[in-house]
Amino acid sequence: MRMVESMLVAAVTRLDVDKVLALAVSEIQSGKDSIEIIEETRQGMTQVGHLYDQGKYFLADLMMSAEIFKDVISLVSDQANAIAVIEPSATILFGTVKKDIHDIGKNLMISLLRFNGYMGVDVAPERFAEGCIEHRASIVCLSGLITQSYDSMRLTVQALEKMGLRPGVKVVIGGLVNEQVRQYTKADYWVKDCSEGVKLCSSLFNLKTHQEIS
Ligand code: B12
Repeated sequence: MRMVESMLVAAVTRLDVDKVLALAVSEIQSGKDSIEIIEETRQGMTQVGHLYDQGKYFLADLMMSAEIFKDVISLVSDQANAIAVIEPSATILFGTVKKDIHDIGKNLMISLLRFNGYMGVDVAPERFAEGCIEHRASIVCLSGLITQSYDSMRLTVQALEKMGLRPGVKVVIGGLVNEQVRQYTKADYWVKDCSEGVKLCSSLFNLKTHQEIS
């Protein structure tokens, strides 16, 4: 099984779309969890990012990896027992922060957590705060994959503070983040992937009821 996993990661890294799809189909047929297939594909994209960093791949290759990811998602979603979706009882506001246009991870999380309060990409800090009031959100999810996103996340948390919303809102960050980024941005939680994200949001819903934002 381990062998097949590395083959999928390697095929994504080589941007070999036919091989990726064939391997994904075989993993689906062998009953592998959809989230695991998605995460393997993401690991391959991370490798594509490294090759881009080293000057071996170009922007077109990053775009190609994005297309491959979308193909895998549509394959996985076509399966009967595809992805476990949670239907939250509270409102989450979710967007990619200012200066960042990476939206694949955000869109994936949005499809896993069925909720309202969806925002786009390159979302300004004040817009998040306004959206929070508009949607009466008690959880704000911020996605960011580039270094500049960290300042945007921090400014977004500050915008929530300035508008007096912070006590009633939990801020979750995801994308290319870690504990250091969480501390810098003053978010409440960070997650490394969608599987953790779904678990965290489910537990937050159980812990909290809808909070009033005045
Ligand atoms: C595909 C890709 C692109 C595509 C994006 C297409 C799109 N519609 O999103 C395109 C080609 C447009 C692109 C553009 C650029 N990119 Co780019 N890109 C990538 C790549 C290869 C994959 C990202 C991806 O989609 N992964 C798959 C998804 C599913 O994973 P994910 O986003 O991490 O999301 C998962 C989790 O993190 C989680 N999640 C994500 N967000 C959130 C939020 C919350 C709240 C929760 C709970 C969970 C969660 O859920 C997902 C599933 O597990 C990464 C490499 C990498 N290491 O990630 C580089 C990468 C992010 N890009 C990079 C760069 C440099 C750029 C450009 C600046 C290139 C350029 N010269 O123009 C531009 C940036 C434009 C901008 N202003 O944002 C760098 C960033 C380096 C840095 N530290 O700043 C990276 C890391 C590549 C590298 N060098 O290694 N990119």
